[in-house]
Amino acid sequence: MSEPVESVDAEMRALVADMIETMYDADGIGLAAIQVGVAKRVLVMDIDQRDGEKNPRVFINPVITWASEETETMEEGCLSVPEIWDDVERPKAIKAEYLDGEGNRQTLEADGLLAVCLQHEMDHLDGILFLDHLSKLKRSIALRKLTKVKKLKKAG
Ligand code: K1U
Ligand code: ZN
Repeated sequence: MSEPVESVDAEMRALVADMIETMYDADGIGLAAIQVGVAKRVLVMDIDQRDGEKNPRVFINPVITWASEETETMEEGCLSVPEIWDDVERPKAIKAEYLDGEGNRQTLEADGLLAVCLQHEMDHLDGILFLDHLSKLKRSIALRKLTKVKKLKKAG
């Protein structure tokens, strides 16, 4: 479980800059601090980067204040679970509050990929992976595939 950030200081800004670079290097659209070994409630996202321009967003101490009853299913992947993609059902729309990279309080209404990615990254802060949203059967198939992928990577 990641801990809340107490102040958005120089050290936090350096972590955020490092996370943004790591996310782009890994071709990801999001990254939570715990994925780089830091158990703080910080995440970065850029869901627009494939349109060319970089538009990183920073979320510090994010909280979901409302989630729609209506759900949507989207295929998700995870940099911590390489080469596994599966459909995950989540609330279709959410409202969230957070601090931005300058420490200013922000609110956000999101749907589509922005809502999916924010929920996925916020799950990381609570130690939850997208695999935990799958049925027992789908999760065990995914975990078996993950073991194979890891073995192949180790073999080079
Ligand atoms: O949290 C993470 O591991 C990042 C993850 C975010 C995410 C992706 C899709 C749905 C929900 C959340 C990723 O960025 S996975 C990598 C990815 O999206 C991608 C990588 C290469 C090619 C195309 C997509
Ligand atoms: Zn992930």
